[in-house]
Amino acid sequence: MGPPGAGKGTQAGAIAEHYGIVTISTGQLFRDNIQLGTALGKQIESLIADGNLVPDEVTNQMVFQRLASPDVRKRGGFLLDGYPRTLEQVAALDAELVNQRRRLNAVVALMAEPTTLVDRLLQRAEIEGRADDNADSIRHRIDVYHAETAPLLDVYRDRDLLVEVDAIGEVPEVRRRITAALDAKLGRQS
Ligand code: B4P
Repeated sequence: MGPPGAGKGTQAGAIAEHYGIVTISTGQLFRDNIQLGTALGKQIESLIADGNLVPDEVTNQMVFQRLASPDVRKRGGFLLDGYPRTLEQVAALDAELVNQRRRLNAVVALMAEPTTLVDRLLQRAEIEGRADDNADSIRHRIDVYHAETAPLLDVYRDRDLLVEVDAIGEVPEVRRRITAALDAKLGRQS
């Protein structure tokens, strides 16, 4: 978890590789659908460009399908990148994990003041040209993060799952902090 630009997508792949598990990135799955012009992609394209969240039902369905797919089940573990992002998604995920007889071991929160991350996103706009990396959309995504997603930190803190990591620093340094904090939480050596 983390505000827009905190480094979720940047860190997720390497962290999943470190633990030998699969990454399920909702943002990336949505962008793939938009690029491929699928029905889902057409439905969500303008929502994402404007910095709005995709409706919970659509998002949950997509994640649960992926969670149940044979390659994910075979790997035994998974890392959810950018999901859940609303209290409704938390409740739906809880129910689905019970269904699939799985559980969360930890929730990593990349901590940074959202407004300090605007420069990272504007920089990415120059490199990748993502439709949602413009000043208006970034501002809106930050507001949505505060309203919808930040409250989830307390939920997972109360469950003693939260691992908070300072997201300000070089990418490799933040990665080391994440694996060190996770290893400590999961009780295994780096
Ligand atoms: P995401 O793909 O999750 O987009 P994001 O919040 O911008 O994070 P991302 O992972 O891409 O970027 P990162 O911080 O790694 O979501 C996109 C959209 O999809 C959402 O706005 C929403 O519409 C929809 N969506 C996704 N999940 C959803 C859900 N569960 N429910 C409903 N809707 C959902 O990187 C940002 C930039 O910072 C990069 O350029 C990177 O290189 C740079 N960077 C990262 N770490 C850095 C560091 N340590 N130092 C310097 N630069 C760094």
